Amino acid sequence: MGNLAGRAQQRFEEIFDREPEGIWAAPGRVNLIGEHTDYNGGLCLPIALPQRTYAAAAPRTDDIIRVASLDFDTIAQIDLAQVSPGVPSGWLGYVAGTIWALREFGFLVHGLDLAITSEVPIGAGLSSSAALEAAAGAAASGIFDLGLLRDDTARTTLVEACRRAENYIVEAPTGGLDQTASIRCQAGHALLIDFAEGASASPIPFDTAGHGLSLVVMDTRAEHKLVDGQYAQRRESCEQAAKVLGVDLLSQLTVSDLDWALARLEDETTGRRVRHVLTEIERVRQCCAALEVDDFATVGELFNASHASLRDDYEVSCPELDTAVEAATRAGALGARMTGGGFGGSAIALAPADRVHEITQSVEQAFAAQGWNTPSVFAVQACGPAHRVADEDILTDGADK
Ligand code: GAF
Repeated sequence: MGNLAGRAQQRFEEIFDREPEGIWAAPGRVNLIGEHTDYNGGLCLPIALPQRTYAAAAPRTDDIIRVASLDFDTIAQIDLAQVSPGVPSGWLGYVAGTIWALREFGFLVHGLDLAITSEVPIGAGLSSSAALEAAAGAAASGIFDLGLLRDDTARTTLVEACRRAENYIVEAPTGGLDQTASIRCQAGHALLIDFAEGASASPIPFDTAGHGLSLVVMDTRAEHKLVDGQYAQRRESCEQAAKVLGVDLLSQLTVSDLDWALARLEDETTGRRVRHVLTEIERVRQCCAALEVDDFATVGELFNASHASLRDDYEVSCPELDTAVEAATRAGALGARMTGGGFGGSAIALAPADRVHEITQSVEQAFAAQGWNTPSVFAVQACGPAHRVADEDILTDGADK
């Protein structure tokens, strides 16, 4: 993997011919359970990944955002005054949009030079976009002394800026799960986020290794996108259903209202969408209760039930995700499910640590049998959130070029 912080620093010096003021890092995420619930005001339970995006940065005296991406080998720039819905397009929108949003929120920010690199795979449903926003926002906060990494309340403001960039500038109608995970998760813990309560969040201990278990990510390499119409359609049908049912958000109902709700919804498909949302919120509650007593068998069953609901009721899975989940379960996982928005991307499996090899083989064989790209299968732990990289952790000697 090399030392990405060191690489970002070296590249910054080569491109901009000066030293960066610091390096900031922000992680990708997997959501353990609670999918497509955030924009319904429901519960989610993500962890932050060890894979991070790194941004080396220094201030400018003008309002230009200039970004060197090591991964795409490009340099792009835009004046903050030009940032608007859809502009700039592509990955620069996440970076410039976040800095623009901080200014919109009333913070005194100017232009920045940034060199960015990432080990969060792009299009894998592991929140590479949120990691990019969070790394850029954390860098701007550090450089302009905004204090947005200081405590959880300040971090919530940074989450909102990243979310505004994604919803308003990138025009992806996402719900806040990914940014909250990247900026507010804690190492060794999952984060129970309640989107009904202004995104209040409580850390829940999540120590797989201590229980002889592994959380395995299966990146199917079937690319997923949030800016195409499917995600927006799901969100819209939930909003329509809420209107018919006389609530602002579906999370104001519970599973005990399900029969009542289904009887009022004429459209069968909309009924299934609502059933997913209400049962999924309940599964998050049950998952937290199971984690509290180290009942990982129940956590696995809840993963399986969540996947079935996303596949059959919410219809956001795809053959690659279903195959990964089935192959992992066959090879001894306690449970498995797609994670993130769906339509491609990654699945996760909770498994005894000594089954990881079999699971990897089983998933790879199932994909080979279909003639699909080889999936990338790896174990992860719950890691810490966006932060400034300590000087002693930036190793430029021997950093990959
Ligand atoms: C994507 C979105 F960005 C999140 O807001 C969330 O809705 C998720 O899909 C589904 O749970 O990651």
